[in-house]
Amino acid sequence: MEYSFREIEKNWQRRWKDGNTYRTTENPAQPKYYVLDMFPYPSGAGLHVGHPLGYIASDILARYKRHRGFNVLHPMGYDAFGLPAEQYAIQTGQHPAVTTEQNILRFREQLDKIGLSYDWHREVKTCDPGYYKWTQWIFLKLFHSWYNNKLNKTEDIAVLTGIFGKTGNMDVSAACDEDTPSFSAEEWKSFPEKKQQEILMMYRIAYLSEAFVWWCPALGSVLANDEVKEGVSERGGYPVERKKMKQWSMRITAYAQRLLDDLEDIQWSESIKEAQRNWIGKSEGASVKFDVRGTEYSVEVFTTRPDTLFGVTFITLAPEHELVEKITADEQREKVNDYVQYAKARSERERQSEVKKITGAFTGAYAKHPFTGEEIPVWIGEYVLAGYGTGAVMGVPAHDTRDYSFAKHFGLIIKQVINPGKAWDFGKEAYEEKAGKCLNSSFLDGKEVKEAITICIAALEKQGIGTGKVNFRLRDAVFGRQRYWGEPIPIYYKDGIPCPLSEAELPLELPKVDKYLPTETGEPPLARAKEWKYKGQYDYEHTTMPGWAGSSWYFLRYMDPKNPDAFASKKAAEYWREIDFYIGGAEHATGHLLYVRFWTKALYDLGFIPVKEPAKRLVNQGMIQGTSAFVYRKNGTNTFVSAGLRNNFQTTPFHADVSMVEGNELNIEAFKLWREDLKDATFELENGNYIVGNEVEKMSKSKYNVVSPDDMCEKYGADTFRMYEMFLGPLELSKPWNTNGITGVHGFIKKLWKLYVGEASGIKVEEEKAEAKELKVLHKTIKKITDDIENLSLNTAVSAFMICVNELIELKCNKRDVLEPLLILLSPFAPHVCEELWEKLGHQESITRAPWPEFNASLTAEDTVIYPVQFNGKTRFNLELPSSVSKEEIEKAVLAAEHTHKYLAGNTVKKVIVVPKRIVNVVF
Ligand code: ANZ
Repeated sequence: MEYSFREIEKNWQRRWKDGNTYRTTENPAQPKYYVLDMFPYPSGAGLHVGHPLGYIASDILARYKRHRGFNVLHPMGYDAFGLPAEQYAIQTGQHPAVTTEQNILRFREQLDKIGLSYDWHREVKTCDPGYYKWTQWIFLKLFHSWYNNKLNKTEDIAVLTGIFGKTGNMDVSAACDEDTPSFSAEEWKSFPEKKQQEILMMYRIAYLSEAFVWWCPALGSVLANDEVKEGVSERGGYPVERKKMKQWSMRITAYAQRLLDDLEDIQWSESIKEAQRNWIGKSEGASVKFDVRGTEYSVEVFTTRPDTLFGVTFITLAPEHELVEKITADEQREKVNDYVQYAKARSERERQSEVKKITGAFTGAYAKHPFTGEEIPVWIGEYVLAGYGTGAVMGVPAHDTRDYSFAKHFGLIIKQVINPGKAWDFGKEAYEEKAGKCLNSSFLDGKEVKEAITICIAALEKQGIGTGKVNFRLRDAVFGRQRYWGEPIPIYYKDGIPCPLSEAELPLELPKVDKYLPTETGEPPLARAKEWKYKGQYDYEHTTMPGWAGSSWYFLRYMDPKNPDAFASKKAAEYWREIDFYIGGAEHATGHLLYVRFWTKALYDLGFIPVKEPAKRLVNQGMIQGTSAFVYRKNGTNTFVSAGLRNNFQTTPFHADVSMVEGNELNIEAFKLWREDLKDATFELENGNYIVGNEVEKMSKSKYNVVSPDDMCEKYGADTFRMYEMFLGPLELSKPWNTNGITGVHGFIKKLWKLYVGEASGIKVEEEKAEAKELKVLHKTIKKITDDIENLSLNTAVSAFMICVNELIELKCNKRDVLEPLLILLSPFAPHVCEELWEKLGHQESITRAPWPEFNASLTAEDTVIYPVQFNGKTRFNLELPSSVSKEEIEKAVLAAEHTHKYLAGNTVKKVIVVPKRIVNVVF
């Protein structure tokens, strides 16, 4: 009986679906395990073989955990809002919902073919109003919340207004806007409603403010920091610029310290943790105030080295700094304006790169050194970023390389600060001259930098010149997009005040629009819906939520996906808690994975969920690259030369579609039919074949190297495809796809099949008890596969199966005792064939929940032989040795044995007679 994988796989996929095999319900009597894949954006291109790598790995784990008795939650869904569907809508007028639905169907079809054990009853789509109702609900909760720094906790805004009414905000320690004014309870009560609302906005976790944002003119939208890579938009690579706009934001910075600290408690890869630490970018130092001469203003700088204060010879502001306009002297105004214009158009990366030419402009203003009273010039320079620290630095050219270059370039004073102690470089001269006023040399001399900084901060604070300050690189997250295809923000405007919808009014559904473009006046597309107004009269907010909104909580919705009354019932949230195992691409390190941690903490603080972190364990699968195929056209001709001949000619390589290549040979007929201009092409062959060149590149349509999982499943079957994906190499590494290798894995499954099934007669398994050597092969494999799955070393598990099957074939073993447990071990990897054989072995129930085989160490122990050891024919002691050792090794072991020395009594050994498996005689 043949292994006919097409029928087998179709049949089982249907039976799993009809029988609800993977449906999961809460069962308090059973331990839970939550395995989650980062859900995909359903793009029009469908899946290529790189996408399922993570899905297959997590599916193996999910299936394994089911065998181990866990109640496994393993769902899938779609991150369905996003730009490509909207761009397509702009071009074609097709509603993005339609395109998205088509793409989802295609994804689903592809996923089904791979035999993934998802509970599809729990599918979520972020663009469903039933889903985004709850995204909007969370937004409202965050709008109605503030961050209490004293308790380190998100709290209801009503708590804050309560405090304001009693004691004003003097004693409040909260995450709030820098320019939040101070007021007493009386003042608070006397403020008109509008003013009160403006003040509360400075505290809300979801808030509206005027802020610098990345504006991408080509995309017509604001982008978040993590959507800007190397100074251009991540999607499309368009230029971006800094622009001040009124924007909804999320106060993620309130959580910075917790986002750092809690990394210690989760089992995530060190590289992701490090990426998050860098992104959060904690730095400790001080802020110091410099008064600007002849004005009421002062410049506040952030420095990590307050101990270098005496070396300050100038101050540099970011060109966008709000003081620039106010303090610039008339005679410098033109120069300064020109410079500001110039800097605006430059990306952050360009501005900070080391090799760039030094640029800047003098404002004509001077500030006063807080200790020495000296006048120091105030400059503007693009190397100072507006969005970091205070957007201003104190220039210490003798101790900071960027300041040094700046001072050199513009001929500014460089004041050497002599190191009075060891590593500390506070200016001795300056210090001796001036410091008596504030600092005493005896306790700074010889201090390490760290300690000196602490002392200096104390001195600054005492004098009221500055304060110690912890600064985070992390910025609040922009939350509005000037786009159509996203969740509407549940806010309307009444008399200029942004008002939240009530929960009962959710979902606020996307209105229909005639076009998906901004209005003529540059308003976002939602402004086209003229009739779309709250209570028929108030404008709704016209921006929509960013892509990360729906994905920041989706793991919770899977717990109770259809619940109309809550994002998830308390019961479900308390049972499933958090993700036990999360897998996805490393590109989400500082975007999605920070946002989801942030929302989880906020929801936890507010008492809606029982966990502070979304995922206990996180793994990033590597990328699968494509192996591109190249053909070589002789320049100026339509003749192609085979790869081995190409150096004999002037040729130009170009990509050939990998579907036209078998082994490394080009299918010339298919190639000629590929494009009109190739139909008359001629070829120069090697040994009768056209050999293509190869190169490993990103898998992409434009490189014609995309291999689709559907083709692989059709040709070799899903079981082979699944195992081959794992066999390619360690899960977390990137590796190239190579279709050639897949036949080896296919051959393995065929061999396995033959262990169970005879030529004509069907199943051939015997009921006889298995022998020790057969059980040994089995138990070695149980141990190896169990360890490998636990460690996610899935490639070595595949090799272990191959070894196991070869050994069983060699032993001609077809005993049920061995072959049945082997199926359970293999079923997470190759579920279809295992189900089929399991049924053939007489089981009526699916293999899915069959208990995992118990490893029995005693069955894998090496066989041993007990050797009586004789000395000149007299037996003196026994020695136990593995039965597999050679004659030479036995002799060595006997001579090295502890008692041998005693019985030889100083004599030299003449001969050692070894009778393998029987006896040893030492003759002297
Ligand atoms: C004086 C000084 C002397 C500094 C010295 C460093 C060394 P991190 O560690 O990244 O936080 N800085 C502050 N704000 C800046 C901005 N908006 N754009 C560019 N540079 C800025 O770096 C903090 C240091 O970077 C600060 O400490 C400041 O330079 C600079 F020997 O102040 B330092």
